[in-house]
Amino acid sequence: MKNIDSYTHVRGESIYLDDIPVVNGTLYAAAYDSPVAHGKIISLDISAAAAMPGVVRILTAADIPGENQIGGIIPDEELLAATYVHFCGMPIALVIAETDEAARAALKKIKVVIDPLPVITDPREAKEKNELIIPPRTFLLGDTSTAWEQCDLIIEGRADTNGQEHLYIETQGAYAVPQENGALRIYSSTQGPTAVQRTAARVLGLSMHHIEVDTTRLGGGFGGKEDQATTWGVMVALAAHLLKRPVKYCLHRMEDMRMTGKRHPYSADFKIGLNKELKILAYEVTFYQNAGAAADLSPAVMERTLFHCTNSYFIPHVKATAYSCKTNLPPNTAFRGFGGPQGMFVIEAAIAKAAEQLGVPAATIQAKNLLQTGDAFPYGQLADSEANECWQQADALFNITAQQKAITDFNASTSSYKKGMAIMPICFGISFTKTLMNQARALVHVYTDGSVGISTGAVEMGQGVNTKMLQVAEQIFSIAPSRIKINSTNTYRIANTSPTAASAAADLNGKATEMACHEILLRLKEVAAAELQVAPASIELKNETVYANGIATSLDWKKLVLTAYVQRVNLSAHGHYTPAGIHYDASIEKGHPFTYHVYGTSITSVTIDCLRGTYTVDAVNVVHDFGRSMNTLLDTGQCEGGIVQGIGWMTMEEIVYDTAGKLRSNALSTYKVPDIYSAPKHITIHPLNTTKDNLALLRSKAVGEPPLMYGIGAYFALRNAVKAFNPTADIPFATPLTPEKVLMGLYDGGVIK
Ligand code: MTE
Ligand code: LUZ
Ligand code: MOS
Repeated sequence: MKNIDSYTHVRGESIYLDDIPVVNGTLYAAAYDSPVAHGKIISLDISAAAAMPGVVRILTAADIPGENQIGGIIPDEELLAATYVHFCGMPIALVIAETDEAARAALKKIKVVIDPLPVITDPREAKEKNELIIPPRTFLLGDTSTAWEQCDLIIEGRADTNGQEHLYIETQGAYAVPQENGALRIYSSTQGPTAVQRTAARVLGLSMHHIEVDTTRLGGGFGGKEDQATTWGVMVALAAHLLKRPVKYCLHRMEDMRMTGKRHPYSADFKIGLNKELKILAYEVTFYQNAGAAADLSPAVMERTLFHCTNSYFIPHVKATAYSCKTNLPPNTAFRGFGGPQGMFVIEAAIAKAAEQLGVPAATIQAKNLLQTGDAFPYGQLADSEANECWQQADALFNITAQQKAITDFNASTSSYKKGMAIMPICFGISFTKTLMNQARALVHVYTDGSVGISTGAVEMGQGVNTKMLQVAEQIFSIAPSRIKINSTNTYRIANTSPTAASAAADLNGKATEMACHEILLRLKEVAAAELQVAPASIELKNETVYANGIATSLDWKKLVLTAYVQRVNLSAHGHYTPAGIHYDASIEKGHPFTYHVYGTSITSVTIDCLRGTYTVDAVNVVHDFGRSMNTLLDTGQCEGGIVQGIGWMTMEEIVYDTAGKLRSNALSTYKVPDIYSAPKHITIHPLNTTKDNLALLRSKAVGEPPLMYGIGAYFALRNAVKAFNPTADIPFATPLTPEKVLMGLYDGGVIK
C-alpha cells in the first residue's frame, strides 16, 4: 500500500503547522537569542523594541508564572535565560507582535550587555574541567585487563564524528489558541505531544488537563523534534496564556539552525586486541560526548552509544566508558540512531585500523567476529542474531570477493580514478532504553455507517506510521482501507504518550491499535453469532462479509455494525500495550533492554576523482532484516532515506562552530546536505525474510533508524579508495570525509588536517 499521505503531499494539500488557518486576532512571536556563548546578563534593554510599530509585548524570564524550566531528564535548562546564557542562540526574550515581520523587526532593537565567561566547545576540554552532565558510565564484559596478554595484535587510536543538522523540511514551530476557562490548545510540530503538554503546564503553572496538544503531521523530525519542539510550543503557550490571544511562531531556517541542537559530535579513544585467527578478544573504548549546554536527551543518547559500541560483533572482553561533556553549544539532541551510529563508527574504525596494520581486508575481520545467536552483548542480553545470515546473503547476492577483485583490477588500470568498497554490518536494539517509555495507547471508534476513526500516540513525520496503523485496522476488520481514517495525534484523545522515536512508534502504537480492534471485533463476532445462531468461534469476517463455519452469509460489515449499535454494543475501544520481558538495571549495567534487534549488511562502493578529490557513491547494496515487512514500499523508502542521510553525515555535512561557540555553518550556503546527485547511483535493498515470533508489529520489524548506519560504510569505502592512490596517506578517523579532505589525503604528503 502506498503512503496514505502521498496524494495530498504531491498536490501540496497536506496540512503542516504553517498551513493551519489562523484564527482572527492571531499574534506572532519571535525569539531574541544570545549573541554570546557563555556569560552573565548585565542588562537587557527592550524599550526601543517595545516601542516599534505592531509590538504588543516583550516577554522575559520575569513574566513566567510557573517554573522557568524545560529540562526533561534533568532540570537544567531555562526557557528564557534569566541571568546566565550558556550558548549562542539561547533564547532571552520573546517579542509578540501583530505580524511576523513586526516581531522580527523589533528583535533588532533589543540591546543586551553580557559579561563574557570562558567558552568551552571541545568535549575533551570539558571532561578535563569536570564539566559533566551526569557521572560517567561503564559497560563491562569479561576482563579486558587480563585479555590483552592473549592478543597477538593490539591497536590503539582515536575516532571522531561530527554533528549533523536535522534539516527537517518543515522548521520548528507552534501555534497556541486560548480556550475557555484558561485552557489552551497548542498545535505543535512535535514528535512528543505529551512533552509539550507537560512542559507547558510546568512553565505556565497549569495542570496538564488544561492543555491540549494537537499534531497532524510533521515535515520531518529525525529526532530534532523529540525534545526540542517543546521550547517553541511552550513559548507560544506562554504568550497566549498571558495575552489571551492566539500566538504563532514558525522559525526561519537560520533561526532554527542557530538555536536548536543537533546530532552529538563524539570524540573517542579505542584499543582493540586480536589473536592470530583474527578473533577480536578485547576492546576498550572511551567516549567523549559533546552534549552542549544542557542535558536535553544526552544521558539517554550516551547510554545508547554504550549499548551499540560493539555493533554486530561478539567481543568477549569489553570495557566501554562514556562521558557526557557539558560545552557552550546549543544542547545536542536525538538524531536518527540516537548515539548508536557514533558508537558503531568507533568499532569500525578500530577494525579498519587493525586490518590496515595486518594487510587484510577489514571484511575478513568483520566476518570472523559476527554475533551468533546466544552470544552476550556487553549489557548482558543474549543475541538472537541474524548477523551471519545477512552477511552471507549479501555475499551470495553481491559477491564480495568478486567485487573486491574488480576494484583491485580497476585501480591497477588507472591512476586518475580509484575505487574503494566497504562492508557495514549493523545491529540496532529496538525499544526505548528507558523501559517505562515502552508503552502506547490507541483509541478506535467504529461509526454507525461502518467507517472507522483511529487515534494513537504515534506522530506521522513522513515515515508512514499512519499508513501502518491503517493497515493494522484494515487487516483485523478485513474492510476496505477507504473506510478507515487515522486522526491527528492529540493529548485529549490519547494521554501520556511517549515520543514518536526509537523506531518503536509503529510497534508500540500498532500493537495498541491491534488490541483495540480485536476487542471490537470480538464484540461484533458475538453479535453476528447471535444473529446467525452459531457459535462466536465459527464467525469470520473476510472482505466485509461475515462467514459462518467458512460459508459466506448475507450479513456484511455495514449491517453487522448497525446491528451491534441497535443492540447497544460498544463500538469503541481503547488499547493499551506494553512489550513484555524488557528490563534494565543501571546499577550493574545489565539487563534485557531491547525487545529485539534489527540486523543487516551493506556493501558500499565509491569512485574518487584523484585530480579533484571529488567522489561518487556508486552503489549501496543491502540485505536488511525487515522481519516480514508489512509495507515494502514504506520500508524500502525508509532504508533509502536512511542510507542517504547516513552518507551525508559521513561525507559532506560539516557543522562548524568557531572557538567562541558561534555556528558558522548556519545556512544551506555553508552546510551541504546530500542532493540527488550525491545520492548513490544504485541502492539495492534485499529483504532478509525472518518470521521468528518476535515482538514486532505483525512480525514486521522496526525500520526507522537502523538503515542510517549503512551510511557509515561510505567513510570506509572512501578511505580505502584514497589509500589505493596514496598507500601512506595518514587519514584520521574523523568525519565528515569531505572532498577537500580526500584531496589532502591524495597529495600533500597524505596528511589530512
Ligand atoms: N522518516 C521520515 N520521512 N521523516 C522522519 O522524520 N524520522 C526517523 C525515522 N524515519 C523520520 C523518518 C526517526 S529518527 C525515527 S525514530 C523513526 O522514523 C520514527 O518513526 P517510527 O517509530 O514510526 O519508525
Ligand atoms: N529516544 C529515547 C530515543 O528517549 N530513548 C531511546 O532509547 C531512543 N532511541 C532511539 C531514538 N530515540
Ligand atoms: Mo528518532 S532519533 O528516535 O526520533
